Amino acid sequence: MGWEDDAARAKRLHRPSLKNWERDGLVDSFPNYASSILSGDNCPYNYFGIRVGEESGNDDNNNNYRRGVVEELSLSLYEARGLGEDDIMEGKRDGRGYSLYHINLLQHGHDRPKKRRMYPVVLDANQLSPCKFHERYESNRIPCVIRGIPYGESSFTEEGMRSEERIRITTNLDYENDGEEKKECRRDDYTRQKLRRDGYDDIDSIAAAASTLSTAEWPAIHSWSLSSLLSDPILCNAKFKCGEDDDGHTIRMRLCHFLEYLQHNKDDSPLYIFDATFDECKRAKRLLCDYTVPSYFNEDLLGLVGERRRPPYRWFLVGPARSGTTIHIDPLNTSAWNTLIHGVKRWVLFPPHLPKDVVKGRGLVLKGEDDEAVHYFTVILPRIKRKVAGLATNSTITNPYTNFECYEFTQLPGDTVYIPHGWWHAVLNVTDTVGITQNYCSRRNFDDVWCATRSGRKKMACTWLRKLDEKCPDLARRARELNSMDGYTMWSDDVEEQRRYRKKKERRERKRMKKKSSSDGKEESRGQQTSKKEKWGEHRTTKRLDG
Ligand SMILES: O=C(O)CCC(=O)C(=O)O
Repeated sequence: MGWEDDAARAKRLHRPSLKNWERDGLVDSFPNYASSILSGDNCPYNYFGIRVGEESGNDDNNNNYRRGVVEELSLSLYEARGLGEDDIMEGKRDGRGYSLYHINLLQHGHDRPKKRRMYPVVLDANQLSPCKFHERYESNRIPCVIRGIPYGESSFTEEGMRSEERIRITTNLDYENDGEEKKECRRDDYTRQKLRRDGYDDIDSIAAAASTLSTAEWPAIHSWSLSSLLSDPILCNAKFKCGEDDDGHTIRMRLCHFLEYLQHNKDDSPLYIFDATFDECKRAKRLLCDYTVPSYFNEDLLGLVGERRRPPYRWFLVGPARSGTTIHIDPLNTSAWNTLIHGVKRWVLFPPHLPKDVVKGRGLVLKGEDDEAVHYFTVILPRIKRKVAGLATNSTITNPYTNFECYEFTQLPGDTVYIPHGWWHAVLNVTDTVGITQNYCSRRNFDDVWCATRSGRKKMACTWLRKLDEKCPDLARRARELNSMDGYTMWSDDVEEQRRYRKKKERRERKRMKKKSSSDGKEESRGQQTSKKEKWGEHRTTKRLDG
């Protein structure tokens, strides 16, 4: 079977109701959008400020930018590029340009906002210690682009390692010793207070004391180019998930076929390899050796439940231009990092306080219109921004768009995006891309992950708590404290809940058997049974209203 047959089958299963994948002719119109993103006139991080009204043509109106943006934006850009403020004021450009930023800065002058606001930032791995990242950005849920990780992340010398280790040990002991008093803490404040007490205030001096050395670059830099992937005889024959059928069954394609499809397809919103089980496949497993979990994200508390029981948490991504991920929040309140090795991706982020209806553009999507990532970025998002721009900025009446913020930026090869838990995000592959993403729970998001897991994955949460008792007793105590603050009864202690669960399971089983007996012998198999892991997170919508 050739790639065309393979792709046709995958597409048929993935979206059975969709008869014409080329309906909107995006293969012809998309290059205009892509070149506006890729051109030097479009600063990669220019939307790292609140910017509304782009479509209304009144860019020079002060109301389109809110105070505070300038400060963080300027820090981000010149921190990241080593530019001085003077360079920026003169409007010099590096290869990627920063014209919009320049306008912002001029509009607001130099008056610095009193309070440091939490705008996304661009950082350089060579100047960012893990402690600084944890304390300044992760604890405050500030999205970041960290540049340069796969080229050889900075790492601490042994001396530095020991300093870091000391902090960690203190943290553990401290968690263990201060049981009662924490009950009064509000959840949001808890982590911050904790870190302060643990001596994280002194993080800069520790980081400064630790000289840096470069760790090895990721082999992925070379082995994940499209040509290297295509010429790898083993990997090329591995099958990767590129969709799901209507029953949630995984659809897979051989990588060689998918890469042919990637190069030749004309689909508006192409299939996308988004595979969480490559580590279980003999041929694909070696991808694990091609990258290292960045030191900023090496705490992995959900790993305590074991590889087999934990929800899926790492995905290998190969996306043709125009494919992408529609707007969503990551499951179980986990945070994520996403490193791009090849190609260019466009991102939009919305902070957690915004309602789902606003970020999805409910009421702004017309009947029959598609809501895939490519449509979201090119049609729906501009409408959302127009809508916000049209609302009176001085209105005192609150509406769903009150405190609207959105941040758009472009991820380039070598950039790692950190997405704090609860942040809405959508991603569009502007060119063909290859990357890797992992979700995780650390001490910084533990409270929120715990609360989501105890009710979303009741049985797994019991195992997790047992493991936390063994390995991180301070966190086990924290979990119980959260339970008692919220009056939450764990599944293992709730007899009534267990009875309901057994009944539900029996009902499901009966339904499954009935379905099986009615379809036996009639239909060809529609792909493999979805593994438990794959049910964790839904990354793409698959609905389209036309036929
Ligand atoms: O790279 C992408 O397509 C986005 C991945 C993503 O949004 C996620 O893993 O949650």
